[in-house]
Amino acid sequence: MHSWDNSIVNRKSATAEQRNRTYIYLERDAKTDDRNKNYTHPESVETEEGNKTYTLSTSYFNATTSTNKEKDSLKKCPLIPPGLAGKLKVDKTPKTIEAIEKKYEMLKDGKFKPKNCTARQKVAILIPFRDRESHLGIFLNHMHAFLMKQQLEYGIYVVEQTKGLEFNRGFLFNVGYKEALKDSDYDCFVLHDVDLLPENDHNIYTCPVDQPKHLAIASEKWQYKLPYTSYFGGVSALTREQYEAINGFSNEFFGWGGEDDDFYNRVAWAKMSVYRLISDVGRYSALEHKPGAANPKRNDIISKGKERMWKDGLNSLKYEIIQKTYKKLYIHIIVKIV
Ligand code: BGN
Repeated sequence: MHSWDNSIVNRKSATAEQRNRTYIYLERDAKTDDRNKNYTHPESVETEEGNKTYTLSTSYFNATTSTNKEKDSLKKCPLIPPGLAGKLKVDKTPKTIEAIEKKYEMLKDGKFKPKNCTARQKVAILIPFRDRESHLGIFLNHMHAFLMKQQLEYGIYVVEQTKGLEFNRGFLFNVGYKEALKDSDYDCFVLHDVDLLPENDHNIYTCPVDQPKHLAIASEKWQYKLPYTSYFGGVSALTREQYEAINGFSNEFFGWGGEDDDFYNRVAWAKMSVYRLISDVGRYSALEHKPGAANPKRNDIISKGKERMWKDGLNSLKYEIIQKTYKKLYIHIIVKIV
């Protein structure tokens, strides 16, 4: 567990005391970070113990308002999409890609936008992938209906790593991020495991502009509980500004484990905290699979995370695209790590 565990606060339920504690942690951490040497939060107040504390305001994060920039005569889609059902049925039976394609005739090139209104955000769903064909069918079948109902403009990017090196989840997210931005000016990136299916459509796949969001907070995999306080894996969402502010993921985690913890640490080091859904909305069904081989170096890499943050990530990413295909249901990227 990390010393800044408390920086994760479910803002809906946090007490004022918890919130203040959060920012004391972040401020303390910021002091040891060179980038923040001369940083003083504009609203900070000295406490009796000499700590600085402050309450959250959106201006603090200096986030730009994300709007769909398209020059469109259509009205913006409503803030709360009409016709959401809340709890959903999750169909885990395998489906062929052909069957799903028939069901979703309105899709083209792995992308969708609502017909009668302009979506509030353009969202890229990024899926790191290898050898999970049956999961992908189940996922796509569930997700397209889910996302369409939320009136989002979105594209689904399945980023597959070539055979050879151990699976590198963080690297594949970075590639997905870069490649999605070559297609469109996405506002929001949802980082999604292929084996998780949202169970409640009030779980809206957009990005709050003031802080990253953790969505998979109650997964069937963990008996619908958060496995530990600083857990940030499964499904999370960041704006472009937030993803850039932390230099994306580390590219160095090969094999299972740790990349999501390191990513969480980056969020804390960039002095952001994480917004969490309430537990009956952030529920996910999980598909079963054999666990991948754990990365024996993960603890070591995490412990050097802070010094690596600005030399290992989006700014050091090197890859070779073997294939980028715009299929009906998704954009399929095959990538080699170089
Ligand atoms: C943690 C893993 C995460 C993983 C969760 C849930 C590590 C780092 C060593 C402290 N972290 O233990 O990557 O998402 O379990 O499976 O292994």
